[in-house]
Amino acid sequence: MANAPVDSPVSAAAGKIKNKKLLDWVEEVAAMCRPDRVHLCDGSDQEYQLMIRIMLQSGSAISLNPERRPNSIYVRSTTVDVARVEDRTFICSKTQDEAGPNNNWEEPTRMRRRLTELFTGSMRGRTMYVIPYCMGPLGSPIAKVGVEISDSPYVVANMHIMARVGTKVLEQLGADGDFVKGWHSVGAPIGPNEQDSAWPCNSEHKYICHFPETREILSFGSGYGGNALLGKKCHALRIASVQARDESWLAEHMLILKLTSPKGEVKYVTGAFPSACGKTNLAMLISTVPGWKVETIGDDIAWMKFGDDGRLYAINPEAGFFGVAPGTSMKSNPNAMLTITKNSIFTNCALTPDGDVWWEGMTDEKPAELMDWLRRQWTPDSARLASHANARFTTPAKQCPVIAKEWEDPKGVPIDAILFGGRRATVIPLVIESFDWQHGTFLGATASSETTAAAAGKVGQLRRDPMAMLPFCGYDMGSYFAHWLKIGATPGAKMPKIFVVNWFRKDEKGKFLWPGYGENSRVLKWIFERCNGTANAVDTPIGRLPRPEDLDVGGLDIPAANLSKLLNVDVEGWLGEIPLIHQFFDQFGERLPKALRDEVNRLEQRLKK
Ligand code: SAT
Ligand code: MN
Repeated sequence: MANAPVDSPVSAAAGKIKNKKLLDWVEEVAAMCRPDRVHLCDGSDQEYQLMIRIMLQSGSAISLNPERRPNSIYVRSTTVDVARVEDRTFICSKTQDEAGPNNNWEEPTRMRRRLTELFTGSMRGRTMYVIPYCMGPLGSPIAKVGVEISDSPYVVANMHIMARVGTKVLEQLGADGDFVKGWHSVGAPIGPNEQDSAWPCNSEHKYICHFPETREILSFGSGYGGNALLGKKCHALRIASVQARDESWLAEHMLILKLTSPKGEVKYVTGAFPSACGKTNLAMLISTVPGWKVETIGDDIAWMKFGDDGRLYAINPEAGFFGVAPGTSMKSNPNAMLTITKNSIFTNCALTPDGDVWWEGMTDEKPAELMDWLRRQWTPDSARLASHANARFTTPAKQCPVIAKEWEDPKGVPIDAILFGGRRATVIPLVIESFDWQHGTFLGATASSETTAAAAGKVGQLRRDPMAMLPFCGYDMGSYFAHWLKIGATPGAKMPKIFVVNWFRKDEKGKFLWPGYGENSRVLKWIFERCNGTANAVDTPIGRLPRPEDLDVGGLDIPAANLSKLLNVDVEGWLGEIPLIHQFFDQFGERLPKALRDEVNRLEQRLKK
């Protein structure tokens, strides 16, 4: 700390930092943002409790009834800060081509200038927290270290749950270890004699910026979720996808589950689904097929690297779940409900008179009265939702009753199958097995889904969301597809099988054809047996499909007509997709791998045969 005066806010924290790059950076950020205090996070429980106390005192949080929900808090944001802001998210690579048509781009020097203006003095009146975190189990060869600097105690508390944080990470970083820099400010300095607001953020300016070349994230103006918990989407997906490209591995928006057969045989499955499409539910599913068991490794992100045996090994870089609350119930996901019984943070849910949380879909019967997420009295007659559609729980993964014993294995788990899914009311059948890796990459690259409340914007609109990575790929998606193909062509690689699933198919009247939730185990069972070569499938123009008799629907009350619709190839519908796929691919120009164009043409030929 050559330049900081001994009594500067930074000096005490600086004394504990041995890493030169970190030391210089902490000094730089403090000099720019001008916080009143600097706090180096140690990751202890006392520190977590301190964050909670600070939030309780400032009115940011309310303690939930300790008899109903021990050590848990309730937080409400404001209407301008409720979800990821994709139109304010930027990839500032050197050239616009590198960011690709899938990202907002700004020239890095210009964006830095803009951000420097915004960050200057942005932490006045606040504490600047330095949060060393590790994405992945400490010591794992797949894990990566980052440091988030934030002026939000809410972010610190959430990061405690979502990642491994504190002194042990600093130790792992050592004197010259490298890390991803994450600058975060809510952008709401507190002037002298001014009171802090309950949810500080900047209603005018929001920027979620990524500098892939320097492995940096600068996030300004929002305190919510993926905008502010920088280890998650910003680091573990946008920056990591670039690192993965450079280092020949995969950083994906995927759950990881462990599937055990009645004979005790195990397969590991990852699944890419867009935000709020049921990844958490699938990862914690309770099988309705007797003897089959699902256990959880992760519910949102998978980092996969080749092991010496040529298989892809996956770790969950996170330590907690940041799950969508509405719709979660003892019926839809009892394991999530049991995970969140304690030590959890609830954001934008509704509050019950006895100091517990509630959200739409939690119970069949709505409570007689509530305080809604905007602090208004609410009764079932109120013509509005009590919780926000993107209300969330933050909860430690280790509390999940079905967390797999190997969920923190530093070497990861070997993946047998990769699923791509989304919300599609029409065309896409219940399940498709790809012919091979290239065809599977094509199916992932052309996946589409109806939009959800996880991002600001219209809900229910169909958009292409390749590999569920559209908002999370830190570089041009044409090159990302090429990277997938390259990974699959690695000499000696034993690649997982690739499948498409769609739980959301509807009939003409808009009713779901498939019951979903625990019944999805029937599809998982077929996938497991396809990996073993013991289940039947038929080749169709779109891929390999089970016939109705190939799926175990024993004990399931489903009309035969539904099942045949779910497993039918809608030739007209698929032919209708062909020009749309070409159109979608056109935007990637030269960077689109030719193999994917070949796949569209082959699909068309097969459909027209
Ligand atoms: O990005 S968030 O972590 O806020 C939630 C999501 O989109 O999955
Ligand atoms: Mn997600």
